[in-house]
Amino acid sequence: MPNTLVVQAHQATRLITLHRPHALNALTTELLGELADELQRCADDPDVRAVVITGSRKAFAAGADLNEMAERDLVGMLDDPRQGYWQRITQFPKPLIAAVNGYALGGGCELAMHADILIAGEDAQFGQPEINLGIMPGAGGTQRLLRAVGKSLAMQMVLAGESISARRALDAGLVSEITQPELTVERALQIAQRIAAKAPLAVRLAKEALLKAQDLDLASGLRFERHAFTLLAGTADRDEGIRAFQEKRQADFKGC
Ligand code: DAK
Repeated sequence: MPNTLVVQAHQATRLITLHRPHALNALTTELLGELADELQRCADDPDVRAVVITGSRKAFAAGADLNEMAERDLVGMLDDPRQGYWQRITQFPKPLIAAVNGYALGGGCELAMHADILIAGEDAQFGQPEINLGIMPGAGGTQRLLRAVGKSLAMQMVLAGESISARRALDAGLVSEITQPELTVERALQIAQRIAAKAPLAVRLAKEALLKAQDLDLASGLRFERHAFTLLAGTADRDEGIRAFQEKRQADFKGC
């Protein structure tokens, strides 16, 4: 049983809630390890089709745990197990939706940005305040933030340590929707369940192809897309999807 997470099943989706309320869900090594393990379980379980990750109303996560960080020097950082945990979290192959209320700062903002879809409560605040601590983002904050919000705003957030509101995050493209805070998780679960009803192989390959758009040049990305599209042409779910359309019924996808 994890110590720092609460995991709930909602049909073919899982809701993972970060649970260190006394420290605004600050990310300890233990929490990151438990999250990496839980996501691994979700990845291995064919009945889990999508995952929602959330925190509390006050904080999604206020960053890396600074008390733990205070104990790490350069040597400690070099073989920091968190690096491996982040790696595993970022490689989660199924759709991951972040439902963000309150503070998403530092590693908390980086964790939210690992999600494929971000839904934010009106009171959410996104920021990379590491510069105030004499450091800089170390878990993707410079790279993913710039890709998400563009150069000028990313520079302002990282160099001046300024946070942005949910509204600004929506305008900048960091999140796709904002909701009333009490509805954020419900909305994220609704999207997860909608995804969970689609053909799993198509969802997986579509996610992979979309992520390639950030890493590859256009020609390579298009090559990957064509290859993935062709692979799906050989699946039973593709036949089922088209047959269901013709027979005017709901498709029943099996994941093969
Ligand atoms: N770590 C530990 N405890 C924290 C915390 C944190 N990041 N943030 C908040 N807390 C604790 C507070 O100490 C306080 O505990 P008590 O004093 O009650 O025991 C409790 O949570 C409530 O916080 P506040 O009293 O401060 O609440 P306020 O509403 O007044 O302020 C705040 C909320 C979020 C504005 C403030 O707590 C704050 O500024 N927190 C620190 C935010 C921050 O600087 N975050 C960035 C941390 S650096 C890497 C991976 C990740 C990272 C780096 C490398 N690798 C894999 C290489 C990430 C780095 C970071 O995130």
